[in-house]
Amino acid sequence: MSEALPKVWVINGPNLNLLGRREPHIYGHQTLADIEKTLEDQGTALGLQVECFQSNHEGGLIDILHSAPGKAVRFIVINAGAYTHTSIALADALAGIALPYIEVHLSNVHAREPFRHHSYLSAKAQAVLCGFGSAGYGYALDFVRKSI
Ligand code: CA2
Repeated sequence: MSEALPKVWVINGPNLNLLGRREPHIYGHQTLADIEKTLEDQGTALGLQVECFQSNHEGGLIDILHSAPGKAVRFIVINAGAYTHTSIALADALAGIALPYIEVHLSNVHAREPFRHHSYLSAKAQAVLCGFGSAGYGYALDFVRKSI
């Protein structure tokens, strides 16, 4: 029997389903479906099983995170969108499942409004990437491949 590939979940939060349709000067021209397909293909090339999720709801994101340990997920890559800056509940969920995670943002949040400068997720993240556009997710997967 062949061994299962290490499973990595890529989780996107609120409004990221709008990618490619509005504000391309900030978030780029690719849709979320484009980005997810690229990441799944990159995962295949790296020997990772990449699975992608998106929710506009804080509780929905928390439910997804809670299900990860039972699905043998090894690593999480998360762009929590604006919940990054507001959600202690999401930070608690990530701490609660105790899986390593990388926080990704398309834009350089530190070059934007002050309310985007603080993240509730960064303190316990393995790494934080911002400002690389959609390439940031790919860099995160490269790092995951090297670290598991
Ligand atoms: O830069 C990022 O990836 C963010 O996580 C994106 C969030 C924002 O609240 C964070 O501060 C930084 C917003 C995602 C909204 O995405 C849209 C995409 C297209 C059109 C409108 C919104």
